[in-house]
Amino acid sequence: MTEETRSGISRRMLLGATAGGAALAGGLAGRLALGTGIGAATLATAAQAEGATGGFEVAPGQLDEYYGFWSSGQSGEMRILGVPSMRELMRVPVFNRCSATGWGQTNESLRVHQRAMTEHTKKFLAANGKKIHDQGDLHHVHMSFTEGKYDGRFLFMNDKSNTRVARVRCDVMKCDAILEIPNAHAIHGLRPQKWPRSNYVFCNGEDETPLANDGATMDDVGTYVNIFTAVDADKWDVAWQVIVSGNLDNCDADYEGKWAFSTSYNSEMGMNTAQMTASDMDHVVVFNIAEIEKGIKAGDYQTLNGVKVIDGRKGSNKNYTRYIPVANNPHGCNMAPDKVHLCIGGKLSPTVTVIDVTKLDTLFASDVDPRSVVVAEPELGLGPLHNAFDGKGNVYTSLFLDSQVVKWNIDLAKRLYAGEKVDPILDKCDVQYQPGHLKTSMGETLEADGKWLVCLCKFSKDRFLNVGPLKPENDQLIDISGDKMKVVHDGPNFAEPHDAIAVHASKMTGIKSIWDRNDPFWAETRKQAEADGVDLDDEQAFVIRDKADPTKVRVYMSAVAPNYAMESFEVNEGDEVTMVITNLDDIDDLTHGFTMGGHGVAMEIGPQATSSVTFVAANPGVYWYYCQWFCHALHMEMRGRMFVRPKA
Ligand code: K7E
Ligand code: CUA
Ligand code: CA
Repeated sequence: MTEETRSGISRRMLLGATAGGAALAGGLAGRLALGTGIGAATLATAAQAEGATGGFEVAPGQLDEYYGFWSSGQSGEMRILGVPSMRELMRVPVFNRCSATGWGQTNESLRVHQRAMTEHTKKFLAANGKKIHDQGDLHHVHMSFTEGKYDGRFLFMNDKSNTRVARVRCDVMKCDAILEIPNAHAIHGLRPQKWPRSNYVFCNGEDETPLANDGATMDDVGTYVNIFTAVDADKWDVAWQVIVSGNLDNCDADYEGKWAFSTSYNSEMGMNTAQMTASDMDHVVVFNIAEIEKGIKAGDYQTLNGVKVIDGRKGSNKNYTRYIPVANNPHGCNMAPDKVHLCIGGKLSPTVTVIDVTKLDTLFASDVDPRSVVVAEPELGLGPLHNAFDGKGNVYTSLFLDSQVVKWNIDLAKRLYAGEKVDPILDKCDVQYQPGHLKTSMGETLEADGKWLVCLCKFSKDRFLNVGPLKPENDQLIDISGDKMKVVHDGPNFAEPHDAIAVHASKMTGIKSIWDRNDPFWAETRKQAEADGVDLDDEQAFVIRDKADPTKVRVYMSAVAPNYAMESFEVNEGDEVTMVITNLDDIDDLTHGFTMGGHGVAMEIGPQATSSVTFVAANPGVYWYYCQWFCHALHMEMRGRMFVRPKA
């Protein structure tokens, strides 16, 4: 490896002689549009041509070995797939509005949304006649850890578009907490702490703005900052924030609970592509968790919008952060399960930078060259984005521009970096097309098992029947159990999974089939019922008019297949009606629904669950409500009438 490649000037190789920023971007775009980067078959294996089969088919009635948890990008939901069958099992609405379950409309889900909203957002929503943001951009899903292993408690995820993070309870697979992060903008990279357990969820702010973003300064880029956030995963509140130099893209944490890492593609603090790609080098920020906690304790912070914010910018002369130069515009940030090696995808550089995290103590304790922690920087192909691990010392890197996955060995890459004449690349495999994230089974944990790789391709082009200009993504399943990678399955997926994890089913022992009647999810609804003298655990058929505000009516109605407890009820024109429906069936898979015709109201009520929804009965007349979840041979008959009496 030449010194030139190591210091990141290698982007010239990507682009020829034109190393200017604008030319750089043009070069990338041109390459993609022309498709010249696709299917470079130089090192592709024969495995694909063979038409690989076997091992991935899960027969009818058989269960998958892994739960796959998928993000869905701009769809705003989390998805559950079976791996290796790639069958879609469930969609869990999080930031999106869901027509089927009533998520974003039921009172229970609105409470989850509204609990941690900033004043800014409340003002915005009020001005726009909305209750919540019912849209999100969910890139990264990760499970909670205990001692470096998945513990089956929670899944954490980000919303880049509205600067939020969310938590899904693994026992019922429902979102139970959303948190809007103040001060930061556009949470992108998100990772839970791996050791000793996920006390923190680390969140990268991608977009830079003035610290107090109140319009006082806007053009003066010198006042812009980016914010790194540690969320207390138990309290679901911001623990602390760090002001950093440059923006933040992807992040990860180590296996000792000492560090968090973030890539930055805009150390330049540029406002356009040319400026953001102007430097030879950007950096990885290393956050020293113990030192930051100490600094917070010692009072070395400012309070901004109720949050403790520490200054970790370059030259702030503190032990909170260090900046390790890497080739310009890096992207992926992945900690290997060997507990030692952090792999940074070069994106514009054809390299992955490998950092030895055991050298970070020395880096913080002295003034050594920050590049001295780099122990390998293999050249792998064009557009390296993300890295995944097999637990056997190998890395799988997605090559966006080459449309390939490259398998390489960390040890060989280190020996090459040290000057030996060895080739760290073990295999290359064409994927269709333009891969972003890729994930191995259990690969981001100490239990990486090297069986499956899922490669999330951004383009499907000709791989499926043409469905119009908007085409599905292609999540490909790759068998990595042998020396050679084998693509064994194409998995079309709707907009737009970025990241996914595959969790062995043995980790998911806490999943319930029937709700606990005392679940906290509807605790507030239960409190109101108690105040109204209604026992939610018994058959209910009550219409209760609020004593303080007689225009408010609460209708309590239990459901047992194939009947609601009331075949009709009456309210007055203009009443605000809250429907509280309890499913008293306690049979697996017996979900009821409640839809109020003509009122845009529909929700799911799982076995033993209570759900509620509120609307204004604005028009007099007869309206049928019905169960929209097929529950019984007489499911169609599971309906009744709401009479809205005209104003006198
Ligand atoms: Cu590479 Cu948002 Cu993780 Cu998409 S990010 S690919
Ligand atoms: Cu109850 Cu369909
Ligand atoms: Ca840059």
